[in-house]
Amino acid sequence: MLFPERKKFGFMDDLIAIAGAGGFIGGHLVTDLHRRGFTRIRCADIKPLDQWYQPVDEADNRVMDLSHPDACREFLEGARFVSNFASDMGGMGFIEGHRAECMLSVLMNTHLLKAAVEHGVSRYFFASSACVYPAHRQDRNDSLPLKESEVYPAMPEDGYGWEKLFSERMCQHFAEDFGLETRIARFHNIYGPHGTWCGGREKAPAAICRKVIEARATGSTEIEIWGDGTQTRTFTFIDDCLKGIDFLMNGEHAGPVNVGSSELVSINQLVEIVEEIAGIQLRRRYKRDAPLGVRGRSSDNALIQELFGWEPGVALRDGMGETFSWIESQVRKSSLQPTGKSVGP
Ligand code: GKE
Repeated sequence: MLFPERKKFGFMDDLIAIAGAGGFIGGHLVTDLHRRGFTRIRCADIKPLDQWYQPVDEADNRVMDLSHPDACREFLEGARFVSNFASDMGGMGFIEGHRAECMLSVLMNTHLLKAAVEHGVSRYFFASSACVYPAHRQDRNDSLPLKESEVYPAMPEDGYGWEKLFSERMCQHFAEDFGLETRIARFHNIYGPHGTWCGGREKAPAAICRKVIEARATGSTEIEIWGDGTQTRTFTFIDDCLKGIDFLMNGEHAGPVNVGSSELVSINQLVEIVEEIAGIQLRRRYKRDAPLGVRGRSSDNALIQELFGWEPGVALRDGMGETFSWIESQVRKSSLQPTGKSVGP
């Protein structure tokens, strides 16, 4: 249970501050906390409230630009726990073409860490990413699963990956120098309902769902896939992501920990799963000059197993079933929009 009712984390009415609460993981976390009876949740996001993915009315929702130190100071006033999901990010279609913007996320994490120390925050969670791992360990479809210790010598994903790795180190040095308890998860392509599914920031699971739904609706017989479809990934369902955060926030391990499924699939296999869910078969049109990221990436879960006796386990077919249904509902809703164009998130 996240920020649990256990003694060491105080009580249900401790103030929990969620940065990036208007987004995918942040929105699920706030919803989960509220559902379980936490009464003091403060949320911040730069997006206008009507663009938040899962706003919870009972929370203290603030539209703020956390790249400013004063905003972070104000946001963390009285907070006991902080989780930082605030990041300008997306799938490969976004991060490959917005490297400087992705790196500017470092301002938010830096000012949040400083404000957390000033306000005596008890525990600080940082959402890192599998994009911190070096390219040379991910240059084959059958690259070995990535261990936390293999991040050095560093050569992360350009822009976004470097920011995540730098911010990880910032968290660890704030722990060493200022005694701030920090916890770090390296997320491996988190997917699920209430995520970004159109507009260019979507990751492969949502993108494939949308493309299959649109092909079925228009009677198209083919689907465009970036690359040659043999590139591999492990995709991690949002429920496993929340569980991983929970274990980390309640555990004593301060270093980065993979939170990722170990179910390796190729993008072609991902497409097959979605076709089976949709009850349709499509011809593949491969777009080889599209943003591809690494050839192969998967999560080595020895450390999370050793620490908590647990690893992400929601089967891809099950998670994709829930994701597909939710995106189908969004496509239906957006097709009812006067403009008829797909709307986010
Ligand atoms: N987004 C997208 N859309 N990807 C597609 C598509 C499509 O229509 N068709 C095929 N792909 C391929 C991409 O070319 C890539 O090889 C693979 O699916 C996964 O793309 P992705 O989900 O956009 O992102 P990546 O896993 O490569 O990288 C993401 O990793 C996360 C952490 O695991 C990053 O973009 C971040 O979202 C994050 O760091």
